Amino acid sequence: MKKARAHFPKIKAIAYEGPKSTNPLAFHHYNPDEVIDGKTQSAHLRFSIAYWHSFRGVGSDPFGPGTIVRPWEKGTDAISIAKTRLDAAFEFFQKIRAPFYCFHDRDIAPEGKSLAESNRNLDRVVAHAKDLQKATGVKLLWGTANLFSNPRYMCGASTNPDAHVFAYAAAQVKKALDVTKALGGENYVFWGGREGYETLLNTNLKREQDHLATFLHLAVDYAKSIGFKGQFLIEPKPKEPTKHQYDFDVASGIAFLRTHGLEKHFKFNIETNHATLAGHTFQHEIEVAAAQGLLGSIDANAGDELLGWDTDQFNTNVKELTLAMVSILRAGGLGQGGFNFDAKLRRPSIDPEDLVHAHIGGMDAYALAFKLARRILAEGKFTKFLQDRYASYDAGFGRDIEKRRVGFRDLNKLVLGKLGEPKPRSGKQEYLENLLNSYLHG
Ligand code: XLS
Ligand code: NI
Ligand code: NI
Repeated sequence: MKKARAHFPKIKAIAYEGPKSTNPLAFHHYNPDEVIDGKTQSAHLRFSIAYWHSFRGVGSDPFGPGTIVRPWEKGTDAISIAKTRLDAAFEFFQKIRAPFYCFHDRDIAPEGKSLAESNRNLDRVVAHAKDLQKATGVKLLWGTANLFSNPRYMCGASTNPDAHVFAYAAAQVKKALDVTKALGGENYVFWGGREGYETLLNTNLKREQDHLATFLHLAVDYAKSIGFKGQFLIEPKPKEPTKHQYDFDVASGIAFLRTHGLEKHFKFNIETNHATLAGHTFQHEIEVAAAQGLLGSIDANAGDELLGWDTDQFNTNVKELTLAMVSILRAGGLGQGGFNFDAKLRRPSIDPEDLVHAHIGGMDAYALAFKLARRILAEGKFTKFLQDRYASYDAGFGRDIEKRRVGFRDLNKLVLGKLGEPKPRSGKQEYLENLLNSYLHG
């Protein structure tokens, strides 16, 4: 890719130099080619770059315009700019050693004056993306449609009170599924940014939720009709931009999927910052999804403890990620999902090199967490602790409870008879916290 090399001239392909290296432009924990259990680290971690942040984000916020100017963003023809931007992006994907990327339809190609024109734009840019994928081996982790930026979606897409907007959104997602399939996308994501409400004064909540379910059923039907084999994912978020989103968190997402008979077709794409906005930890959301076999993929980022919105920062919190990784590995991994860096640079981080530092930090933190979690699970101390803590359910009347072989009368008889008063046992939280720290700082 001779031409592409021009966009990040100062950056060489990032190499693994080990934890002792002081080179900030090297990996210290992420060693993509290292084989662990018959698979490379790169294949275990399936890192992905989020096109919208890393190649469309300019650092704008509600108080001011963008600050980030990229040298490749020049020219007057929107399609050729979009193609050059893709060249820059694929050069970056290769240099940062990311095997995947993700996009919204409107990230990669400009929206036209009509849906037909938008579709034509998309086709032209997607053809280029296909060539770049082929030339570099970088693959599409997931595609999605932007159903939240255009003013037509101000009151929602599939939950819009106007059926015309529902129809438009359906047509847009139809095309997004076509291009995701054409590019070999392994998943397709629904994030309902405006599928919620600002006030119940103007909202028929039940009808809107039913419409959302209908929309998802139509997507499943269409995907089947074109032979799209990717996994559908729902990405819960409690709020922002709407005051209240219908897929608030994983638990309400599960209830929604089950209520509407969608649970066989969807899994969850869990985003760290969305988890914390919903008042949960990242690990909590992973455990809730995994408990139902619905863990699909991860949007890897972090919020700010002091700010109440989706700040989408790169996550360098090894403790949080180690806990998350323990839960993910215990659940058997992410399958065809991956870790997508749905994270953006801070507004003053304006150098192309900052994009590199940001992803090195995120990848290294995840790779380190992956290794620590593997050690924690291999040594089995936490696993053993949990087994012991619930051991009373492994035999006797405990087992009968789990098997639903006893009723209140039987248990009443037992307690009044030989069982008597239970003997309290310590939960040992502080011991366990120290044990965790011994891995993090050992
Ligand atoms: C926004 C979401 C969005 C989705 C894709 O908060 O995280 O970026 O991941 O539409
Ligand atoms: Ni996201
Ligand atoms: Ni988000």
